[in-house]
Amino acid sequence: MSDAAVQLKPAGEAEREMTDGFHLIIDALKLNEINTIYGVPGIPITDFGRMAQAAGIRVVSFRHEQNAGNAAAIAGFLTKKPGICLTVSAPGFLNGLTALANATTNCFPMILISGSSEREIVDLQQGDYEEMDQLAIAKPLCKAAFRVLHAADIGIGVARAIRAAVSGRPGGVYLDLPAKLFGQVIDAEAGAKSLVKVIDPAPAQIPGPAAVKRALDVLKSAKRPLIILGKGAAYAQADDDIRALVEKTGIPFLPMSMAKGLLPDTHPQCAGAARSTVLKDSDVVMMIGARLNWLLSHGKGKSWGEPHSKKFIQIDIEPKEMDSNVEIVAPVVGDIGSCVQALLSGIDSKWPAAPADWVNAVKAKKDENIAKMAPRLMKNTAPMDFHGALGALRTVIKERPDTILVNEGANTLDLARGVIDIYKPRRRLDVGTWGVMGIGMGFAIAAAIETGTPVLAVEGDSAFGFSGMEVETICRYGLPVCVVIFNNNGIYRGTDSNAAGGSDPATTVFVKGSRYDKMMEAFGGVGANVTTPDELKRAVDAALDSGKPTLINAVIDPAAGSESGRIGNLNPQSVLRKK
Ligand SMILES: Cc1ncc(C[n+]2csc(CCOP(=O)(O)OP(=O)(O)O)c2C)c(N)n1
Ligand SMILES: [Mg+2]
Repeated sequence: MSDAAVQLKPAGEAEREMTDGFHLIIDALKLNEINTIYGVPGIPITDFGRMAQAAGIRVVSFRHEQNAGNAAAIAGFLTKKPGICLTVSAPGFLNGLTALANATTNCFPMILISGSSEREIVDLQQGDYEEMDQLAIAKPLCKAAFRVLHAADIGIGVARAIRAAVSGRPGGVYLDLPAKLFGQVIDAEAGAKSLVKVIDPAPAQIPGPAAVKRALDVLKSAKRPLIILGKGAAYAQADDDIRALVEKTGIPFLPMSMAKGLLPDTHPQCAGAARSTVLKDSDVVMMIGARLNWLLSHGKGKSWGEPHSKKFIQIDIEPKEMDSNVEIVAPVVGDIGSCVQALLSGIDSKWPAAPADWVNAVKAKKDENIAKMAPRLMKNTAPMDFHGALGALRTVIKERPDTILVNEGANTLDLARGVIDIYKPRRRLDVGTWGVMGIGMGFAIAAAIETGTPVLAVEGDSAFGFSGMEVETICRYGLPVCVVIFNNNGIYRGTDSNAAGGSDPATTVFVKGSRYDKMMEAFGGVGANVTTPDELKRAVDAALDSGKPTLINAVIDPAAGSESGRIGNLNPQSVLRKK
C-alpha cells in the first residue's frame, strides 16, 4: 500500500483506500530504485515534482530542459540505471528531446518523461494548451516511446521504459504522461498490485563459444595487434576484466575519449600518444565497445594505412553494429562484461607475448610524441595558449585522479583530450559521438550528484554558453563543480573579422575580454580571472579543495586556436575563389 494512498469515504460504502496517478508513478520509480529526477517544473508536472520530492526522490530543478536531459543521460552512463528527465509539454518536451536523441546516439540509458495535453483535443488538433503529438515526434529519435493512458497501466509503462532503456544496447526512451493521468484515482490495493519491479533489467548476453574462439584465433595470429576501447567498455563497469585482458595479452591499447582511464593513460601499453601510428600500422584490431564511425574514420582510408588491409575483431552488444563500415572477420556479440570474461578464459599461460618489435615500435613513437609535447605544456606566459593552460590542468588531474573531468569546445576539447591524462574509469565525460556543444553544465551537475566527487569542467567559451545559465543551479545545490572557461573570445579563435566591413562582428567572435567569472559571483559562487598557467592551477586547486561552486575565466590568446580544432578537414570548401 502506498504511504500516500488517500482515503475516500463515499456514503454507504465500506471505507476504501484510493491512490492516483501522481502516487503510482512515484511508487513505480521508487520500487525500481530510481532516486533522482532531473527536470524543469510547469503544467502539468509541477505537483508531481513536489510530491516526488516529498516522497524522498531527489528532484533537481534546472533552468532549461536540455541541460536536465543531458544530466539524466550522463547519470545513466555513470550508474547503468536510466537517468530520468522530467519536462512539461510541447516546448519543454522539445527542449528535452535533443538530449534524448543525443543519449540514444551515445548509447546512454535515459528516460524522458513529459507531461502532455489532452489527447482528445491534441488528436483533433483543436488548439489545446501546448498542443503537440509528442509520442509521434519522439519515436524516430529514441530507442522506444510509450504513452500511458490509464493509472492501472503506470506500473507496466514505467517497467517497459526502464527495460527498454538499459537492456541490449542502452539508449533513450520517451514516456508520455497526459495531464489527466496524474489525477486518475484507482483503488490503492489494485494500484499497488499493478506496479512492476523490473527483474534483471539488463540481462547478460553471453557470446557464442565459436565466436569467442574465432576472435582468439585471429588475435593470436596478429603480428601488430591493437585493442581499441570505446565508451561502451567504460559503461560496462567490467574494469578489472578489461584491464586483465589488455595486460595478459600485452597488446597496445588505444582508448577512445570517454574510455580514457579504464587503464591509466600513463600505462606502458597505452598507445594514445601514438594514435596515427597504431591505426596505420596495426594488422589486427580488436574493438571493445567502440564503433567504426567517423571518430575512427569508418575503419578505412589513409588513416588506416590503406591500401593495406587489416582484420577487425569487434565486441559489441548490438549485432547490427557488425560490418557497419567494413568487414568484421570476428564478430563477438554480447554484453562487454560477458564477452571479455569469455575471451579471458581462453587466454592461458601459453598465450604468446605480443610481438616485441611491434610493442617497441609503438613505444618509441609514443615516447617521441610525448617528448615533443612536453615543453609546450610548461610555457608559463600571458596570455596563455591552449597547451600552457592545459599543462596546468594536466598536473591538477595527476594530483587528483578521482576528479571527474567534463570537457567540451573545439580546440578546448581536442587538445585537452590529448594533453590531460586520465587515471581512473569514467572520469572523463565529453561531447561524445555527435560532438555536441551544450553538455557541459548538465554533465557536471549530474556527475557531482551521482558520484559525490569533485568535478572539473573545462569549457570553450562558446561551448559554455550553451548551458551557462546552469551555474545558478550549481550554486543553488552547492555542488563541488569548478568550471574553467578557456576564453579566447570566440568560436575556434577570437580574431576573425567581418569580410564585408561594416559594424557587425564576424560570425565566430564574441565580446572581447568578457568576464565569465562574474556570472558565478552573481549567484554567490566563487569567481576568478586568471592569465597564466600558475594562476590557473592555484585557482583550480583552491576550488577543488573548498568544494565551492567556482568559475575561472582563463584568458587564452585569441589567435592560438585553429578552425574546428582537430577536425577542420570536415568543413566543406567553396570551389569559388575566396573573397
Ligand atoms: C549543438 C551544437 N551547435 C553547434 C556546434 C558547432 N560547434 C562546434 S565547436 C563549437 C564551439 C567552439 O568554440 P569554443 O567552445 O569556444 O572552443 P575553442 O575552439 O574556441 O576552444 C561550435 C559552435 C556543435 N558542435 N554543437
Ligand atoms: Mg573559444
